[in-house]
Amino acid sequence: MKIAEYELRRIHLPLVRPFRTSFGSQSDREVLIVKITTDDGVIGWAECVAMSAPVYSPEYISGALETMREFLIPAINKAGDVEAATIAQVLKPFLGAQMAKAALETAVLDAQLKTAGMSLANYLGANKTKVPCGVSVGIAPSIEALVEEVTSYVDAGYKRIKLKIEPGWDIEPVRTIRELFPHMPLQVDANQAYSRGDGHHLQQLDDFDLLLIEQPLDEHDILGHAQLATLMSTPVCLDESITSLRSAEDALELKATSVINIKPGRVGGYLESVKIHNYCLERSIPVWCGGMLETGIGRAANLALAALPGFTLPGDTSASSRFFKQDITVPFEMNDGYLDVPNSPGIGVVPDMDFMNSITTSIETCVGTS
Ligand code: SMG
Ligand code: MG
Repeated sequence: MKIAEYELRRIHLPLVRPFRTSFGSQSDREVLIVKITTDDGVIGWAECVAMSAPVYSPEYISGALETMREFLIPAINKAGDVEAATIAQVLKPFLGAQMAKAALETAVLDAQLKTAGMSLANYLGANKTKVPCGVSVGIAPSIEALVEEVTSYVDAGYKRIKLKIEPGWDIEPVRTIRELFPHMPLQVDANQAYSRGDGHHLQQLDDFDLLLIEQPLDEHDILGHAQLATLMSTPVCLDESITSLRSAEDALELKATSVINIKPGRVGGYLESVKIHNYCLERSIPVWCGGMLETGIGRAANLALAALPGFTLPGDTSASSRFFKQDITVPFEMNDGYLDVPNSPGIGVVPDMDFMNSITTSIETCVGTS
């Protein structure tokens, strides 16, 4: 296909409650939405999961936008006739920028699959029509507030709880939630907040029958994670460290991780995500789908991925209402702890243009090949 036009749009959505992690608190989500129009007039949508600031990963919205405008889009235009499966190769000369690359590839994929009349779930190899929902719970202002928030998610039917932790907010909050919900699948995520010397402290978490501890150390500290994994009985799971199939293979081989959080934006797209999934499935390594506070556009595509057979743990695939009062698509609503996997062609959802226009802060268009 040929792309006639690209639209890069920044939108601003308030969160229903502040979301605090070890790298800061946010009360709204700025999102970069990518729209492509093919020369046949077919539209493809995608969400770039970069955040406003480079605090979760080195990518951030303004940088991703500039990378797309200055490098990635001109390269796709130069290639001329493209399909989703060729985009990664076309963009390979430009280092990093996984989130920007993923968004462009996904927009092409959406348009391509709409043309073919196939859902993303089918294309990726899904074997489920609904997926169990987990929820990620931020660092709370107090234990009481945490208990109240977690209880509301348990009552809503969530099947797995993930607690954000950091030094000073770890053993006691986890103990409290474990005592209150002895049978609830529970895991923790530190977003790199600890250092190698914290191994014995973190060992205390072994008492709470956790599914896993996610990214306790620096994203580049593969050796530190491998050492920690020998100290703890709780499985270590890498998030930020995994930016490609190659890095997943290395981390597994080095025993720095025994579970993988697959986030399509972080690894450069859904096609790379499927490669990681396939590699892990062959070796019986459990994987789960991470989240980046996506709107319905990104959430829809994540659900398609989470429906693949190797996604044996519930992901951060929560309902739209977990983060947003109003989503930009028809909201994803949980049914008995599950979300339905979209089955219409492409990612299966489109934005509500009136609402999206009302929260848009800037729009930039780039011409394609005509
Ligand atoms: O989308 O449910 C979601 C958010 C899940 O905790 C979540 N994501 O490190 O896994 C992670 C974080 C990254 C974003 S934190 C602002
Ligand atoms: Mg994480």
